[in-house]
Amino acid sequence: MSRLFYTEPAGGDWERALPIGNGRLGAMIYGEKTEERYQLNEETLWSGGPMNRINPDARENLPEIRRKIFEGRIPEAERLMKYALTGTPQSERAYQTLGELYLDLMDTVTEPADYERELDLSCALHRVRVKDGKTGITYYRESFASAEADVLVIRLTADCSGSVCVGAMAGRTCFYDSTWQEEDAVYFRGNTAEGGPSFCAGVMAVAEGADVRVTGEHVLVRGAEAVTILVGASTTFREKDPAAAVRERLRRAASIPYETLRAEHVAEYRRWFDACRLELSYDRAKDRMPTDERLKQEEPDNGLLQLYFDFGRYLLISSSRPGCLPANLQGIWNREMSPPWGSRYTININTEMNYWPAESLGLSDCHKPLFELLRRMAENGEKTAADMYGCRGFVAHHNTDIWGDTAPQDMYIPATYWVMGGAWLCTHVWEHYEYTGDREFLQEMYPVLKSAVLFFVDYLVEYEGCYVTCPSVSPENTYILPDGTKGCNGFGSAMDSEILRDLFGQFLQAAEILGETDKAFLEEAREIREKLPPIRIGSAGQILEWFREYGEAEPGHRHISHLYALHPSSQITPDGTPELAKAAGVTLERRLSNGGGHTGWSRAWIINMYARLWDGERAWKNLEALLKKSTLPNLLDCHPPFQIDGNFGAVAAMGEMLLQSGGGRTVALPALPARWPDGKICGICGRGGFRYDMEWRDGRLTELSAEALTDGAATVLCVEDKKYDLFLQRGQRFEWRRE
Ligand code: FUC
Repeated sequence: MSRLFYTEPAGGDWERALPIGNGRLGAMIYGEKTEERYQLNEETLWSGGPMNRINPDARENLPEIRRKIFEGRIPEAERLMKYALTGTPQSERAYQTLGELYLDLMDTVTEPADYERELDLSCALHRVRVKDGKTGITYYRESFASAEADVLVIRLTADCSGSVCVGAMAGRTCFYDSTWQEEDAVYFRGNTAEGGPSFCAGVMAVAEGADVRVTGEHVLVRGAEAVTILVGASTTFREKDPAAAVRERLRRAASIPYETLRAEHVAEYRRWFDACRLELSYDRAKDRMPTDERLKQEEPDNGLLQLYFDFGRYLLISSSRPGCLPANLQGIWNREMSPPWGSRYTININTEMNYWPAESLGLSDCHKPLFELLRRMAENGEKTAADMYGCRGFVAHHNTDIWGDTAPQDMYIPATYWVMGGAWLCTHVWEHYEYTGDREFLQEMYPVLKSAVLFFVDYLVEYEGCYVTCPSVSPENTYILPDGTKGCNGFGSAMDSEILRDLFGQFLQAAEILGETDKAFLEEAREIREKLPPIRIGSAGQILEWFREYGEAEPGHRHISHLYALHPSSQITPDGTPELAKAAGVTLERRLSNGGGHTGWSRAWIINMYARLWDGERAWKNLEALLKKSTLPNLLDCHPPFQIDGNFGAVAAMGEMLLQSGGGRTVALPALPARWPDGKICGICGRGGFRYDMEWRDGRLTELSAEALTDGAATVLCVEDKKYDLFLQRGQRFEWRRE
C-alpha cells in the first residue's frame, strides 16, 4: 500500500493538508479532530474574462528597440521595451480559490484520543480516524474526488450505531452573491470580474438512519448510522448554467449508493495509477513512520522515494485529466484569491516541467489538456504576432491563462519580453507523438506547429551569418557587458536557438510523416534551421548562455535555460556529443557552487540534467536535497511557497535515472545511483512507442521487456554495451534477460 499518513491533523496549516482532485475539482483536507475543513477549488474559476492586452505601440517601436540592442545600448532598449512592449494592462487573469467546506461535528469529539489520517495513493482515498476519549466511539471520514460522478464525496461513519452528527457548510467568506437552500442541500453562487466566469457550488447530504435538514446555510444530520456529503461546483467557463449543472450532478450522485460511488471511483483511478509502478528495496519498518517524520530523516529512505514517486503521479492524475485544464503553478490546489504569480501557467519552464513525467510515466492522456490550451494560445497568438511584431504565425510570451492569453505578462525586464513560450510548448506536441505514434494527433496539431515556425521565419534577424532572436532573454538571468553595463535582453540567447532547433526540426519531420507538400516553405525552414547559432563552449569550459561570452551577474541563477539542449531536449548527450556533455557538467557545477538549485523546480531540473549526464550519484544527491530542503510536510513541492512543478519535475527525473530515450536511442538504467541497488519498474515508456518493464539486482539490469505501443515502433535499445535494433508492431515484445 502506498500512503501518506500522519498522527496529527494539519492544525489549520495548509502545507500539512492533503490534496484530492478529479482533474477539475480539488480539495485540500485538513483532517482536524473536533471539526473538519476542506479548502475547495474548481479549476476554471479565474479572476476575469479574456482581454486584448497587446501594447498598441509595440510594432512601431520594435525597429528602434532592435537597433539599440545591436548597438549595445541595453538600458535604453530595455526602457523602451518597458514602455512599448509591456501588456496593456500588464497582467493576465489569476486562478482563485473556490472557498471552504466546514464540517461541524457537533461536539461528538471533545476529547480526541486515538487519531490518524492518511492519503491512500493506490486508490485515491483520504481517511481520518478519530476516537473520542469520553464516549469511546471511533469516528471515520473517508473522502475522494470522483471523476465518474464529478463531485467530491465525503463519508462519515462511526463504530457505534446512530452516532454520526454533522453540520456541513460551504462558503467563500467574501466575493459571492447569493445562497439558496433545498431540503437537503445549500448552494452559493457569484461572479468574478465582468466577462469572467460566474460560478456555483453546492453541498448536499444523504443520511442513513436519520433525516437531513437545512437550517440557514448549514445542511444538518443528527444521530445517523452514516452520512454522505457531496460537493459540486461549476462555472460558465464550460457550462451555460452552472447552478443547474451542479444540482443535476449532486442529485445524480445522491441517487447512487456510497459503495458504488466509491467502487467506480477506485476502478477509474486505478486505470491511471496502475499503469506504472516503481519498487525500490527498502526497510519496510520505515512504512510505520508518519510521513512528516519520515521526511525529517537524515537521509530519505528508498520507501519514501517510492512514495514520492507515486505521489507525483497521483498529483498529475488528480489535476490534469483529458477534458480538463492543464495543471497550473499549483496544479488545481490554490487557497488564495490572489495567489503567487496568479497561479497561472508560467511557460518559461514551470508548465513544461509539469508535463515532463506525463509520457514517460504512463500518463500520456494527462498531457492532453495542455494541447487544448495550446490551440487557444495559437489562435490568440496570431494577433499578438501581427500587432506586436508584424509577423505571421503565432507567438506567446512567458505566461498564459485559461483564455490562452499571449501578450507579455508583468513588467519584469528579465522575463516579460521572451517570445519563446509557444515554441517550447509546441515541442510537447512532438513529444506526445514520439511516445504514442498518434498520427491523427500530429495531423491535428500540424497547423499549430507550422504557425509557430512561421512566426520565427519572420521574427529572426540575420546577424554575423546566423539567424538570431531579438529581443531575446535567457529566462530570467542578467548578463554584464565588458563595460560593466548590466542587461537581460539582447539577441540570440542559447536557449532560443536550442528551442528553435527542436521546433524547426520537429516541424520538418512532422511534414515528412504527414506528406506535406509546401516545398518552398519547408525548404526555407530547413535553411533557417541550419543557420541557427550552434551551442558554444566558453572559456571556463561551460556552455555559453548568451550569443557572446558575457559576464554573469548571478552565476547561481535558478534558471539553467541554456541547458535546455541537455534536458528536456536531446541535443546534448554523453554518447552523441561528449564534448558538449562535459561542458554541460561544468555549467551545472558552476550554477550549484554559486547557490543554484534553491527553488524546488530548479532543483528538480538539475536532477533531470544529471540523469541525462548519466551521473546517478549527483542526480541522487540533488534528489535528496529536494526532499530535505524543498518539500513540505504534505510532500508538495516548495518554491517557496508551494509550487507543484518540483513534484512533477522530480518524479520525471526519477524516471530519467532509470530509462532515457531520445535521438533515436533508448538507454536502460543510465543513471542508477548506488542507493538503488535493487528494484523494479513496470510501465515506464520511451520514445519510439515502447513500454518497458525492467528489473535490476546489485546495480545491474537482470531483465527487460519492451512492448510496442504502436505499429512500427522503433528505437535502438542500449543495454550496457550492447545495442539492439527494435522495430516492432503494436503488441509485439522484445525480451532481454541476463544469462
Ligand atoms: C518563473 C521562475 C520563478 C517562479 C515563477 C512562477 O518566473 O523564475 O522562480 O517559479 O516562474
